[in-house]
Amino acid sequence: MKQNRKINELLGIEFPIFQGGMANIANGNFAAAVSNAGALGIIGAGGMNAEKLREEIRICRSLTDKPFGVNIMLMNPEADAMAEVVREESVAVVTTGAGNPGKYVQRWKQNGILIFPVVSSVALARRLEGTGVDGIIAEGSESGGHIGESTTMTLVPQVCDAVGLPVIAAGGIACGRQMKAAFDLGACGVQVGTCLLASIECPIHPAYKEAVLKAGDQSTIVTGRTAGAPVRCLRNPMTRAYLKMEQEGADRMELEKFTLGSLRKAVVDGDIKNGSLMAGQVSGMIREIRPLRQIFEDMVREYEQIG
Ligand code: TUI
Repeated sequence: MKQNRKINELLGIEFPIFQGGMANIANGNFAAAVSNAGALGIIGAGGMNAEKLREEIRICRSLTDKPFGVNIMLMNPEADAMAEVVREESVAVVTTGAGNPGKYVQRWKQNGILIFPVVSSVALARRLEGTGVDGIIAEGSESGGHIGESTTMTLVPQVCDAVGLPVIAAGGIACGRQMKAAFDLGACGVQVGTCLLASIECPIHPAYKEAVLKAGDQSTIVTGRTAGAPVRCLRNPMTRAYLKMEQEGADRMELEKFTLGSLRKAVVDGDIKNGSLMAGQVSGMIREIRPLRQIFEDMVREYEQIG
């Protein structure tokens, strides 16, 4: 994989594949499993507090010698404290989501942390390039969870044209053909989340995995657009209840609390009716539960066969 040599070398990983943040799912154990399978494992700090994050970093470090990262969801009330924890614990890579991490960049850089913010717009990508981040993850609205407006097909080439940094494409990527398309758009790596929900190692309830396997191309829906907090998940009675709350004018904080609380219901209890089953539009093409290593190998093999 000639094109990717740079990103693989920069990060010390076998495949040019990042794991997405996956709040409330990607603990230290899962991130270590992803890194041990050859991609970049990432602890999703979204649903944690700062001390829980520290614990998960230490668990991850005890389970892998490979590099791993932490995703800080910037809407988390403890984001400031988490920014300190990743610095104190000398995490190799930080990705961020749902906001502008500009105020943390200088301190992280001083500590040698590689910084890859997730953006959903060219404007933020440009602004962050000026702060000295190491790369940009351009995430399209095909993704599961919190999303922006632009699709991967439109966002990735525009971000690639706007910045001189390595760009990782995210959103709508689960197989080698999509990986090839992302590289053709100018990306030098991909970030995946939904296809990892259907891995043997993923610590979500089996009913959540089953729901991803059963999903078709039209199975996801975006809640929270009117509140300015769009989140993509599998359609179920919860998404219907959410859309009703939204129509009735519930405020953003109320809706966010509802979302995170219901994500836990899905992940831990397997409540596929009342839970928030965050998943991307690629759910429709995921047909079997595989080991992480096989998911990455299948993707790269298909990519290489296309040539
Ligand atoms: O962050 C994500 N995906 C997520 S976070 C999450 S947890 C959650 N909890 C409660 C409510 C909602 C979600 C589940 N999935 N992806 C990265 C991402 N970042 N997507 C879009 C953005 C984004 C949006 C606006 C990044 C920056 C941004 O900038 C605003 C600004 O300040 O310019």
